Amino acid sequence: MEIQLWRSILCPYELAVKELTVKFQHIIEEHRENDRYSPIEQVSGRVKSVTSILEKMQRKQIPMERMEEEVEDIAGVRIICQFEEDIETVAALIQSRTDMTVKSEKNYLKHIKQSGYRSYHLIIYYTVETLDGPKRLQAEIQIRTMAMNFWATIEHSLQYKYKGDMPPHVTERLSNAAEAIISLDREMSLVRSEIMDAQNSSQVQSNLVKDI
Ligand code: 0O2
Repeated sequence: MEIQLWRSILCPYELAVKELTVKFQHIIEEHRENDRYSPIEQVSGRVKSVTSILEKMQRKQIPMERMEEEVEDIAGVRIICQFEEDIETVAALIQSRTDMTVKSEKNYLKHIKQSGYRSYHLIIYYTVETLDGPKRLQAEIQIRTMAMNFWATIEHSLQYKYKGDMPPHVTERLSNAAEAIISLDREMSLVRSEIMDAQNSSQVQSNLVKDI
């Protein structure tokens, strides 16, 4: 396919990624403005490369005319949270929005991948305005903690480096690292509970002072 044709196909996806990133970034800002804790720590996005789209179509035997329906992650947004509990909050927030419709969800927190990968994935329908009118497209939103992201980023670059032929000792180390990440997230959740308890008791004390 010609470069120009790819450009015109991917153009609405570029817009969707930009808009979605701005919207999630704005949620962070709204929380800060209101002195509230934001369940979203960072947001990033990307449009899948043509090479990567073609590779996926070949691997999954997707014909060209089914590409936009079946390659669900042409537009991808990644949301990073501090704590595992925040993931559910963010997923609920997305489900409650009127500008995004959830098509499907994959919970790799409950069903950890063989590799050790953990994340919460949502496929959403989202409409962008183009010169030809509104276009409803799909986007994949990945929600994960900072610790999960650390692991996934390194594992992803190793997958790339070894091109699907990772030596067993590296796979084993990554598997051990994935276990360590689970413990780390659990410990950090306990730290979060401590912070919340401390905040609640200081709130109670200040309310008591007000009452007196
Ligand atoms: P990118 O853009 O480089 O991140 P697929 O897994 O692609 O055959 P499906 O059903 O779309 O098919 O998969 P899934 O698992 O819902 O989502 C795929 C994306 O999740 C991947 O995108 C990764 O970003 C992430 N992911 C899934 N499994 C792993 C894993 O084992 N390790 C890491 N590091 N990331 C994973 P792509 O396609 O890699 O593209």
